[in-house]
Amino acid sequence: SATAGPGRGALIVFEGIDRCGKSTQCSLLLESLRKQGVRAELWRFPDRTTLIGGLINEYLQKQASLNDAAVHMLFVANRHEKREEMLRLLAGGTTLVLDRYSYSGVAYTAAKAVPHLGAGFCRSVEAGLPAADLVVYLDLDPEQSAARGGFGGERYEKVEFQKKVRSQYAALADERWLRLDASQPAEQLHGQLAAAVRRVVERAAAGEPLGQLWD
Ligand code: NYM
Ligand code: MG
Repeated sequence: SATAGPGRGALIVFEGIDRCGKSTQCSLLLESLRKQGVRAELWRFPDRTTLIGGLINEYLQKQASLNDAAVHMLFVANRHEKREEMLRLLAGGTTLVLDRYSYSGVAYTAAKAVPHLGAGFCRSVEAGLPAADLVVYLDLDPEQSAARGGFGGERYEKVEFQKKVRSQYAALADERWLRLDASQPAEQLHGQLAAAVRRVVERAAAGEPLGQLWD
């Protein structure tokens, strides 16, 4: 099986605008990995269960206000506080499926167009975190995501803002990202990422070193 190598687990990240189907794809992938005998965990960022994550949750639910720089730093800190645990799990052979990661941090804050919080700055503060072996980008027109039963009323869940986030993702994406058309049915989408996932899980198990942001 893919877990039998001398290596490590893979870091697989799902990204995209709100309501593009990330959580569904993450669950489908976790289930299929486990069926194949791959030890895997599903995490999401922000991790709202930590002290820092609690502040982020209050901000997103509009119970607290924070300026854009302060909340950005909280999202970043919420990843850095999980760094050692991520590295430990990966080194021990567990594949991590992440529902959002550093790429969300860059895309959402850069979409605010605050001059001192541009993409370059946002990327710089992610440095040292493990790089994804695979970024699966679920691309969807914000008009379509909004039509999927509407947004949940959290901060950022507005079509105009989501369009800006989508442009930021387009700027951030490189040729290594697996970009998929997220308007397709969930099972069909799931089928389209199986091969790429298998490849990175096998390479990680075979001992390919884990990268660092921003290799
Ligand atoms: N978000 C998420 C950010 O603005 N910066 C980040 O670094 C991360 C990880 O939080 N609208 C935003 C994107 C989402 C919101 O995520 C919460 P979710 O997956 O909708 O619960
Ligand atoms: Mg959301």
